[in-house]
Amino acid sequence: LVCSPTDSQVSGMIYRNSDELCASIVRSHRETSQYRVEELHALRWKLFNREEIQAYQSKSVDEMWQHCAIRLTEAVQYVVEFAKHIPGFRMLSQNDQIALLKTGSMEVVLVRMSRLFNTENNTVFFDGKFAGTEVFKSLACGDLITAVFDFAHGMCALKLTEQQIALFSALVLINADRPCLEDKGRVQRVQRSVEFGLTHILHRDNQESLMHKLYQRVAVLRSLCSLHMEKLRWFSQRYPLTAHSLFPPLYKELFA
Ligand code: MHQ
Repeated sequence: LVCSPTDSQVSGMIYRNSDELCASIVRSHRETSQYRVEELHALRWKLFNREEIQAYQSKSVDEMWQHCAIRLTEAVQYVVEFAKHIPGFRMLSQNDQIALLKTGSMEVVLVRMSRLFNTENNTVFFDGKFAGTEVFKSLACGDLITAVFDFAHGMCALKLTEQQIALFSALVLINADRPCLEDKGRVQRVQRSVEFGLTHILHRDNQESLMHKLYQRVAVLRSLCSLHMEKLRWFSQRYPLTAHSLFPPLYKELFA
């Protein structure tokens, strides 16, 4: 009787843990985010010129795919680092960590890409400058590029803070409904704590209505990733040698 904590002690306990959880996810996001927002803002008008765009466009399909696969893999490596520092992620089995990264890392890369996006001219920071869709022309998957740019545009419209992006990224990654999980229950517990953390900061920011909009973005992410896989299958069939020997091993391990 004397030992049971009061309601306010319990909620204090939950809130302190949630604050700590949010703080470590935000820290992890900051330390693995590749570029800081202020840095990107300063470079906002550094665009590729006509000759540089021409150079990308005259690359062969397989050359450009290889180039983008390398860039994408670099971005994925930062996401893997981010994941490792989400409280609870390391407690999952190796198998479940890989299963979550296989399905979620590309989605987090796309969420993060919205930070690198300039909505004023529809460009993304790529290879040191801002690039429009025309830069990716030789990939020969215009529909995917358009969909990815549209997604970035939609994410930017939500005007998320870095903390909100961090928590949302963690939530995208820690999803108990992913296929091939050994211990769904444990993933579910980590997912609930991240969900609680996101709810907590949205409440604090007085932006609870964002939760619904964020869940809508998750559905778009799913469709983008299946389009990416579809394009990859198309590419691997046409250029088996490039796909087999010139793609980064991590790219192959996660997506092939
Ligand atoms: C960089 C920023 C950046 C910019 C553009 C060919 C292939 C592997 C897939 C991003 C199909 C195309 C690219 C735009 C595709 C999914 C491309 C289109 C990190 C990498 C990143 C995010 C690129 C990743 C690959 C993207 C999404 O700092």
